[in-house]
Amino acid sequence: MDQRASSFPYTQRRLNQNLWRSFAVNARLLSRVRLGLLSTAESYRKGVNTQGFNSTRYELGSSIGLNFRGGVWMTAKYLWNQLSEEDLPSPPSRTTNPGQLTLSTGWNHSFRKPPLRIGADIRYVNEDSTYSRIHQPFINEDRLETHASAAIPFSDRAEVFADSRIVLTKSTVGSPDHAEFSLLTGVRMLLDSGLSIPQKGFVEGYVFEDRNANGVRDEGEPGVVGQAVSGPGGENSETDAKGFYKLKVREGLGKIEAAAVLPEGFFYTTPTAKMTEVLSGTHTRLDFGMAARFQIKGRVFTDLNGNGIFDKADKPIAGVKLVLSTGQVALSAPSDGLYALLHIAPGSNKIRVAFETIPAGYQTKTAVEKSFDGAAGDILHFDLILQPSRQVSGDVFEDLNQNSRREPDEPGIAGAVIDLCGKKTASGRTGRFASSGLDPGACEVQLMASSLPPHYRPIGDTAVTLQIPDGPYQKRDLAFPLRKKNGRV
Ligand SMILES: [Ca+2]
Ligand SMILES: [Ca+2]
Ligand SMILES: [Ca+2]
Repeated sequence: MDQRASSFPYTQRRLNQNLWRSFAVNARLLSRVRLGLLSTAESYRKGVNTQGFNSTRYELGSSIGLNFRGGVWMTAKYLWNQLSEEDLPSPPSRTTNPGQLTLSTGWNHSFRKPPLRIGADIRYVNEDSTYSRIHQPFINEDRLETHASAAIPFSDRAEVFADSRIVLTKSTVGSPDHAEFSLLTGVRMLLDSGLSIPQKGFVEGYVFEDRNANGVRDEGEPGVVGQAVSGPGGENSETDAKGFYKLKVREGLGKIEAAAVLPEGFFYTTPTAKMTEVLSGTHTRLDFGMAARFQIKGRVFTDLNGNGIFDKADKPIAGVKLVLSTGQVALSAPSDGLYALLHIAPGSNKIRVAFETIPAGYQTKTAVEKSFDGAAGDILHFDLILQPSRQVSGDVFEDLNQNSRREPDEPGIAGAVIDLCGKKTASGRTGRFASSGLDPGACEVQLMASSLPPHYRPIGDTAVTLQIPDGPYQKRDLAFPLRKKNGRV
């Protein structure tokens, strides 16, 4: 039971101002220090023609809180009051200066699954001995309190809670000591006005030459001077001679960006922009790495018009793989046969064609590998020209059974001359003839009857027209059957 309740009417005016500052600490055990400055001015005016008295109260207080890793916290708070009481029926004093010291320590923990917050603390409150007046916030008791609480949030703004409290009191004015136990339970709603004064923190770090291109600043990797880094509110910093920059930005989540344009021949080995959480008063480290670039570009194509360069008449070839000795690979593109190997570390290297990826029916017409020594910013060109293989072969033979096809026992006729697309070739010992490297288009093949040995004459046509395509072509079964003139006529 609260025996200090008043029943006479009065007017109360109160002005309250609390200032808090919180500092993140990067120590092994300690994570945060909180400082508070508390002040209150309060006046009580009794009603006209009623009992009671007027009074004025000023309160000043300060508080320090420490948060340790693992949810343990400690606070110390001291409140000092000046209470002036007027129109008192009986003095002993018109002005008193009660004070109150509170020492607390506790532990909090939040569980994600199931969502649950629990906490326990122990608090010692020491009040200066003073007189029990109506208009002062102290209750003239030294107290030892233990609190335990649990809360289950069921939305962003509401939770079910149970708070228990045991208080042991010792009066400072001679009243009997007593103990209290309370249990409070219910639903708590949280309303946030969204009003706050944003604090600032620092983002700092280096723009550096990432010589091994691993995205991390390793020992011996120098800073890059004069590189711009900007913050979410348009803050700007340029790196100094050591490559160091520092931005003062508002607390919260913000985007920190390095300049989009790099010196010629360099690329970024880290993201150029990063969403970064900045805490008030803290220093957040963010580095941007850049590395020298070397690149190889080229095209894989068939040089249909044979001029050694790619032009309209030529056909790009997709899916041919090019491999660097460092293991980096590129494939020629379907649309234009182009490939590019970017971000190659400068130094000696070798590019080669993966033969197994060359489409069937093609031969390489240019070098299939190249060694090089790349410097930052260089671009090496390496084209692969492929030649479709176009071959025609056939037989000149004595067609014993006259079916116009050559059977294994039918003898070949050597030395017969065949005009194959304007190139003359002769049948070999077995009667086989062949020609390769043919150009696309119509191709006349003609057996020169005058070149045949005496006593043989051709059966059927001695001339055939073939259509040679752009791509690979292979015809193996051209047949020029002959028979002996002195055989059956
Ligand atoms: Ca590195
Ligand atoms: Ca060409
Ligand atoms: Ca035959």
